[in-house]
Amino acid sequence: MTNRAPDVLVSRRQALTGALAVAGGALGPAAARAETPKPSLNALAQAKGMRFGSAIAAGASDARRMGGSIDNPPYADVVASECGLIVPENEMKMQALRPGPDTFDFHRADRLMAFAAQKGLAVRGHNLLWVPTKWLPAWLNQYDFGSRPASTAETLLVTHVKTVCGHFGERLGSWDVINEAIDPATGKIRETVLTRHLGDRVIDIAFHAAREALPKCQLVYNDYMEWERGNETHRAGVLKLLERLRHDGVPVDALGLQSHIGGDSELVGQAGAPDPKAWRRFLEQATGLGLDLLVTEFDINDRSLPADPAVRDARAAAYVREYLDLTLSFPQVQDVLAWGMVDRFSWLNDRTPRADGLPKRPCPYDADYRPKPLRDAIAAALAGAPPRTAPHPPHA
Ligand code: 9MR
Repeated sequence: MTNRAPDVLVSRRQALTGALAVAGGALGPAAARAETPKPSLNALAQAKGMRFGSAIAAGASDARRMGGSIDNPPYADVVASECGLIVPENEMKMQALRPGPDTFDFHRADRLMAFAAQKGLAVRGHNLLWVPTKWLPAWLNQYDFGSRPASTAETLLVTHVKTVCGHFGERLGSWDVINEAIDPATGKIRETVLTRHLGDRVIDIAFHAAREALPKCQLVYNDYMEWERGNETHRAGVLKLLERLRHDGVPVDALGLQSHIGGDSELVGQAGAPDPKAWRRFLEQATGLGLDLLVTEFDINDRSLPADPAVRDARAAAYVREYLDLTLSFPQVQDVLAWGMVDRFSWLNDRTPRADGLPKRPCPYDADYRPKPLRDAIAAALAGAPPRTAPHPPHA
C-alpha cells in the first residue's frame, strides 16, 4: 500500500487537472454549441431500417476519457441527439469488469446503462473476450492454471461470459463475444494464455456460453480487417474462422466491421489505398455464410492529410462517403456506430501523432462540438442507403 501512495496522489492530481481542463474547454463551447442538425443521424438511419450509434465512456481519470463521456454534458448531449444506441468504449471489457479471478465490478458499466435508460438509447456490449494478450487482464496472463489447465481455463472463461451476460441480461441486444482473434500478419488465431490450454476452442466456448446465457442476443465476431490494401491476410483469416464456426454450428450471428479506416498513412499511401473490389467480395463472402453485418467502431485516421482543416475535412469526407456507400449497400448492415463523436476525445489522438503536431479530426464533430463535413458524409450515406426490407433482427 505504502509504495502505491505516490501513484494514487499523482493520478488524483491528474484527474483533477483533467476534469478542470475538460470543464474549462467544454463549458464555453457548450453554451454556444450549435444545434444538432436535423434530421439526426439516427433518424436518417431509422428511415432506412437502421440505427446509428456511438461509443461513449463513463468518465475516467484523464481529460480525454472524461471528455468523451456521460460526465461531460455537451458530449452526452451530442450522443443523445444523434444516436439511437451506444456502446461503452471500455467499461464492459474484461479488464474493466473483472479486477481478479473471483471479483466483478459493474459500477462503471452500470452508470452507462442508467444513462442509456434515461435517454432512451439502446446499448450493445463490447466485449466478452478481447483476445490479444495485451488486452487480457494482467492477473489472467499470470494465472496458475494448475494440474488441469484446460478445464480451469474453460471454467474461467465460461464464468466470465455467464456472469457478465447474466448481469446485463436482455438489456443488451447485441454483444461482441470475441474481439480481434485473428493475427493480421498471419491470418491465424492469436496465441494467448487461453489458447495455450484450450486451442481455437476458446472461441467456440465463448460463443456457446453466450448463446446459453442469452438465447435471443445477437452474437458478434468483431475485428479490424479494413478495406485498405495490406489487409488481405487479415480478411482471409477472418473469413476462414467464420466459415469454420458456421460449419461447426458455433452460434455466431454477425460480423462486426470495426471500420477504423484511413490506416496510419496518407489515406493510406500507395500500399494501403482502398480496395473497394476486394472489400465488396469480402462482404459478399461473409454474408454468403448467412451472417449479418454491423459497422461497430467507425472513424477515420487523417494522420497525414494536409493541415488546413477545410482541405483535410473535405478529403476525409470523400473517403468516408465512398467507404460507407459501398458498405451500406449491403442490407445486412443494420447498425452503424462511430467510435466517438467529437474529435478531441478520439483514441486516435493517443496514437502515432501527425508530423505537424496538430490534433487529428477523426469524428463527425470538431473539438468545439460543431458538426463537420464528416457528419454530412455519414448523413448522405445513410440517406442514400437502400432501405432494409428485412425487419431489424428480433434480438435487437
Ligand atoms: O478507444 C479505446 C481506448 O480508450 C482504450 O484505451 C483502448 C484499450 O482498452 O481501447 C480502445 O478501443 C478499441 C476497441 O475496444 C477495440 N477495437 C480498437 C479500439 C481502438 O483501439
